[in-house]
Amino acid sequence: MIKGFLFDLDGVIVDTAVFHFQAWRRCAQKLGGDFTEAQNEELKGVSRVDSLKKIIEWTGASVTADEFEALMVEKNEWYLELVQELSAADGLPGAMAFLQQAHARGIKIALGSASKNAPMILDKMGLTPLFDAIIDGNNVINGKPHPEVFLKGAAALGLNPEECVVFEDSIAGVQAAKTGGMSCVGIGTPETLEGADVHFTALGDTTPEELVARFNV
Ligand code: B16
Ligand code: MG
Repeated sequence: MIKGFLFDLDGVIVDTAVFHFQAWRRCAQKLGGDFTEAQNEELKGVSRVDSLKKIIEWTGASVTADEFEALMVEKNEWYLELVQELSAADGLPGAMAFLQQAHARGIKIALGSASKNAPMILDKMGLTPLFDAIIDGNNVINGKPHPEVFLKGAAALGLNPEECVVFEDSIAGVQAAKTGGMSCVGIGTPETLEGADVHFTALGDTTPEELVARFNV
């Protein structure tokens, strides 16, 4: 029986993924390099510290521990500037309605995001009251693809993993969901999100009813 939905934030509910990409590119350029949109797929859902490690590897730069810390702070400042004006109007297609329908249907809702900024983003979008639990980058030790964020989300809802559906736009997040024993809806293509049980371009392309019926079979 499906009783809970566990949502990733960036790229599922709101398109902050594009702002992470812009801020990380600025970091890469500061290090004398750059990276492609295809490489950016590898950063989606990945924690701030692990993302910077990858970018340093791609650029081939050598960075001291102090410089590493300074870059982490700087990236976040750039990201915060970009999301300053974010509001309910920035929800991805159908996301707000989907969350409201799930809530009205009595489905328990948790956030499972790698982002330490997730609570602030949910507040800006006016979505916090729809969530029964919020697990984010501040509450986990192991980042995606480790399933910790979703296992903690299910536990916070008082549910077993098999009673939950995860919504993810990143390959790291899909792997986390499947390792954790949850059903997984990929927001993206089967090519980039291999392993998800079903794929949609956006939450607006399906309904909570359709998914509950599908996964309850
Ligand atoms: P922060 P999600 C993830 O959020 C992003 O996809 C990823 O690009 C970012 O590096 C990570 O959060 C950490 O974010 O720097 O704000 O703590 O997709 O898991 O909701
Ligand atoms: Mg995401």
